[in-house]
Amino acid sequence: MPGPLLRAAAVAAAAAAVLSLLSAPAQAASTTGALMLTQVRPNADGADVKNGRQVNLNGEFFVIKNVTSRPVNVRGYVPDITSNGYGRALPSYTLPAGASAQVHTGSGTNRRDSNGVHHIYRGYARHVLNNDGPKNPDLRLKKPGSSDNNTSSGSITSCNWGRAADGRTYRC
Ligand SMILES: [Ca+2]
Ligand SMILES: [Ca+2]
Repeated sequence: MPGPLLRAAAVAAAAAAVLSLLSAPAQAASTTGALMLTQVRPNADGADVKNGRQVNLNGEFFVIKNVTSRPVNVRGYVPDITSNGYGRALPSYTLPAGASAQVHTGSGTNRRDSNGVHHIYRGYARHVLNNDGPKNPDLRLKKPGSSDNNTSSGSITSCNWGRAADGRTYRC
């Protein structure tokens, strides 16, 4: 059985471990799968609605990165926004090894632009990422076949943003 000094040392070590956890950087993007959420712009630049119409839908997006050393087709991955049911699965698009794509809320042609940035479009007619970020996390990316049920089931990577400023991009 350990003596009081040893026990005190163990308690001190445990306390130090807790402190080091608390002082770690707030959050770093991570994934348990092939794709990682790295950035998000929840609040598109400018007004979301003009004359009763939803505008600049593609100014709202999140960024996924292929963290593997091979191409990955993103088809079927489910972005589950924790506060709503806009969980349409991603379309077929092959993201090269190590590449990132902006996944836009509105419509467009999935492509790689002249700056080498990939763009994937979800085809919604309204903004879907919550500007207020009321949950933690606010967005999960789930394995193909997962449900948009606002739980962690099937999740490989997530993003949390809180209240989002107009047109600002946040790191996940
Ligand atoms: Ca939004
Ligand atoms: Ca959801």
